[in-house]
Amino acid sequence: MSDDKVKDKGRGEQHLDNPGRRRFLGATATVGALGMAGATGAGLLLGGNRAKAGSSERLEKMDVPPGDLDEYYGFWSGGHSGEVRVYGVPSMREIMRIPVFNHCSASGWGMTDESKRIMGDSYRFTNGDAHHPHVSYTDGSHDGRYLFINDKANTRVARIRLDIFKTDKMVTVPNAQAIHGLRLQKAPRTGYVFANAEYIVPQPNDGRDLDDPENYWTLWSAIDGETMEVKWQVLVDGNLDNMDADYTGKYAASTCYNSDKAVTLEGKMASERDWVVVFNIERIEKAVEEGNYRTIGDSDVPVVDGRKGSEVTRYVPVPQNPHGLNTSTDGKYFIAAGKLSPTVTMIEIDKLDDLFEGRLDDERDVVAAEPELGLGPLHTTYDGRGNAYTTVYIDSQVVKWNMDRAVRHWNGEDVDYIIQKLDVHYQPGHNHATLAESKDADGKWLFSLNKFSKDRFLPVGPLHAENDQMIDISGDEMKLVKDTPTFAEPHDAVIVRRDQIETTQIWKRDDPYFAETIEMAKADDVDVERDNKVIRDGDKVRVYMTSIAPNFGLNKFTVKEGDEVTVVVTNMDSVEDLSHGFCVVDHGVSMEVSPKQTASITFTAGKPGVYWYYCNWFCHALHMEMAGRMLVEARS
Ligand code: K7E
Ligand code: CUA
Repeated sequence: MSDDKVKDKGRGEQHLDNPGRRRFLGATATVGALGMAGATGAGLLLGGNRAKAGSSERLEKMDVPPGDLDEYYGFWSGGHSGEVRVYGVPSMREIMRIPVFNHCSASGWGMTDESKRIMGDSYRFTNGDAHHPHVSYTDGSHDGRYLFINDKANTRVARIRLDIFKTDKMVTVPNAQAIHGLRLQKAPRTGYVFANAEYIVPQPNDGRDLDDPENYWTLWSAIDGETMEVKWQVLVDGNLDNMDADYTGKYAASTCYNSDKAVTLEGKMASERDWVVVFNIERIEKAVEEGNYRTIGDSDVPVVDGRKGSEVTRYVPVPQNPHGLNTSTDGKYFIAAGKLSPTVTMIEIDKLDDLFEGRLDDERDVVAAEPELGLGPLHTTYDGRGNAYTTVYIDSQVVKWNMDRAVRHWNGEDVDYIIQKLDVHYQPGHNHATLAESKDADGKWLFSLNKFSKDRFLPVGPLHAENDQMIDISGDEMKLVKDTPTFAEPHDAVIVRRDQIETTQIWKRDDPYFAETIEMAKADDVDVERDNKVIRDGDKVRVYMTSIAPNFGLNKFTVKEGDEVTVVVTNMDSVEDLSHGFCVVDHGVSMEVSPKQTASITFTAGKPGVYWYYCNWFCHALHMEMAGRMLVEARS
């Protein structure tokens, strides 16, 4: 089918499909964000159409028969559940959950000594809000070393090692509040992890200027992806939202709303223009090198002034309240979604040198085009064939459009750039295509991460699942192939080829993940691979034991009421998939101990009595029998 026919069909569907809902949403959309919220609610009541999945040929393409492996790893953020979920794509089988900012009952994340060391002081928070997962790069391609993700709720950035699929570093970003947009340096290598702080606060935020928003500022931070240290920060105007980096390592850009520093909703929508802030990374590094910075409060991180008029940033005016910003995979454009404007703004990266060197009359001269796509554009993804796909929240659609034609249209040529509008169900946020955050975008599958599922799944009471819809984009026409319910609330995803990730199936004994625990054992003169020992150290007791299915190295140990007990378990089974667990009944103690792993957990011994501990990962025919007793004596 030709592109034009597809386009007509898309438009036809748009009008025929439940006209009541469409008309209502359209009419209220123009009144702005308040209207958006209203339209969403009413849309839910008025809607009711069901798009059926397509032909058997389509189903065959996405079929991964039992025993076969998927072609891609999909990493989904878990939103305010605080975790990361791993799917096989295209089957959309959930393979793993990686606890990050949350605490995990199964693995013991947030309870074990190893996870507490990684989380640092912030382990006391049991929640997080994980939005933007991104896989590290070498030369614009994913290299499968790490996945980085932000925590909006508690201002953190975490790193997940992709050899073991475990969080291994976490940093709380100073001077900032609510890390939202997060992206990685794509070239030559990651490199920097760039993090937007969303909210403006007094600097330093120590009780001064409490109700004086004129003196509130936010920051853009660069974290070293290897050490996870915050290297430097840039003070900016307005609230930073979403960002992306280019494919050369020279520039990054962020949407920035609330240029007038309002603290109310009305105020935040008042100005007609907001910005895309462009950051010149070399100039920022140079400013830091030359000592052209200050520090704020207790933090010693260099803060470079990047407010309007500075040498290290440029503020490109765009229609008000922009949201997503995604670099096209050909490296040509930063594309910022209008949200309250039906347009996206294409910023030509090749013109940014001119912008910084002052060779342009107007900052808007870097705008290559500002195509109109539909109501509520939020995020854009790519197929590597010159087409972009933008979610339009209010219209509940994914819009496929051609970038080159959009530019020609902007320059006065009579060409149509919209290829197809596909209904999704309902109210999409991010969308994401396979490999579409790298120069290897292959245009096979696209996911629309929809905020509302309404009538798409069996009802489960007032709280609904979200709906991540899978769309086949390999042909001329987008085809909806699958609905995937998700629990609160994947904002974003990244999909990489399976050969881009290399995992370790059995822990290496010298893994730094538990090196400190091994050091502690050595200080106690314990070889954790062999010894089963109880060491008393005042009111502290360290219990070392091995686990080999179906036995723990100790079938009992004795402590006193109120002792601080640390149990260290080393799994000496070197069989793939043979994980044990360690759980002490009535003590809130539980952890995973995978093949060749050493894991430890510290707790306070309860009231005098007998407490069983048991293995809680099914490991053996005698798994139920894999247990022992903790004898708690009264203090005399
Ligand atoms: Cu939900 Cu990327 Cu945090 Cu847009 S963001 S939807
Ligand atoms: Cu060991 Cu179950």
